[in-house]
Amino acid sequence: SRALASREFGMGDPLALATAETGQNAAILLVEDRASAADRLSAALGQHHTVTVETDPHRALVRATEENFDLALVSLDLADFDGLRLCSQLRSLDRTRAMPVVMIAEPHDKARVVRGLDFGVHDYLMRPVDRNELVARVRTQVRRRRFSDTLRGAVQASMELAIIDGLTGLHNRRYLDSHLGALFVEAALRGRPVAALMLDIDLFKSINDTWGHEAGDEVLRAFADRIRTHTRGIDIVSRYGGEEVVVILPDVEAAEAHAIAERMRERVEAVPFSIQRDTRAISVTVSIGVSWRQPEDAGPADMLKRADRALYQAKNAGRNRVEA
Ligand code: GH3
Ligand code: MG
Ligand code: MG
Ligand code: MG
Repeated sequence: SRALASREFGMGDPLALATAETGQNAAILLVEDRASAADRLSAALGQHHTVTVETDPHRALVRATEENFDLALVSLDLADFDGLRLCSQLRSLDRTRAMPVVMIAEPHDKARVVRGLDFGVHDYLMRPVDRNELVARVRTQVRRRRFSDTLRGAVQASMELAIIDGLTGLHNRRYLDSHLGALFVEAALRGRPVAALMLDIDLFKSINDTWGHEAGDEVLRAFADRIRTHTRGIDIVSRYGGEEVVVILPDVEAAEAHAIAERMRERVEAVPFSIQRDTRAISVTVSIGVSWRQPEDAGPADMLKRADRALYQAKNAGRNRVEA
């Protein structure tokens, strides 16, 4: 999630990146069993790309799944193998499906070329292969492949950003709001417990005032990490507000929830938080309100309201406490 936060700022505009893509320096797998043809094609492509020649189509398939090629150039007229079959295999295997495939065919072989295009082969070249055309078609396919890779990464990153808090890497409040309802209903139907912890760092404003806002951010990140490491995978840990974290504990009874909260409180207090700019570590305490699902609750908001009230009591009672 730390990597995610940096991707948020380092990603740039994917469209601009794609336009800047030159389509060069690609790893190309050339499947061609006649040495003279292989030499000519390699020489033409070798200026811009790394070309690997494979004469055996069976080995070519294995290498395509095991190595990372940007494109495969496949001769349709191999000595004792149907090159079209190799193209079809490359198009259907999970591991190679995204890799562009370009066929090389004799002009009389148009019917097989059309069949190849039908099952998704990206492009073709007719013999005798024109050098410039070869270079241009390969470049186009490499650029398209890289463009969709960039887009896919950008889409994934933006989907993650929609549910994950950029500073702490915890889930955000929107994620909590959209998942807690279903979780709560499910627990009610099965008669299972659900507990909620509402954590709020004590006097965080004075940490900012004393150490600076950036140090405050660092403390917040480290605090979030420390809380997260003391939760299970099925718990929802979300940044609920500025320095407030809500933890939802499915299948956890009231007494156990209280014990978990107490351990979290101790672990925050026990080890002061170190920051980059200063050798001194910052002592932090946290107050925690605990609540759990009651049969009469209309929804999770009722449970969260009780956690909030308990948190308020913990603050009033002098902070660095757990209240229920
Ligand atoms: P207490 O909760 O114990 O009553 O005192 P507090 O000082 O923590 O309470 P309050 O809610 O008044 O202040 C919270 C502060 O947290 C104010 C705000 O500037 C700071 N804060 C909120 N979000 C961030 C953040 O992302 N980074 C930093 N550095 N500070 C934040
Ligand atoms: Mg407050
Ligand atoms: Mg606070
Ligand atoms: Mg607060």
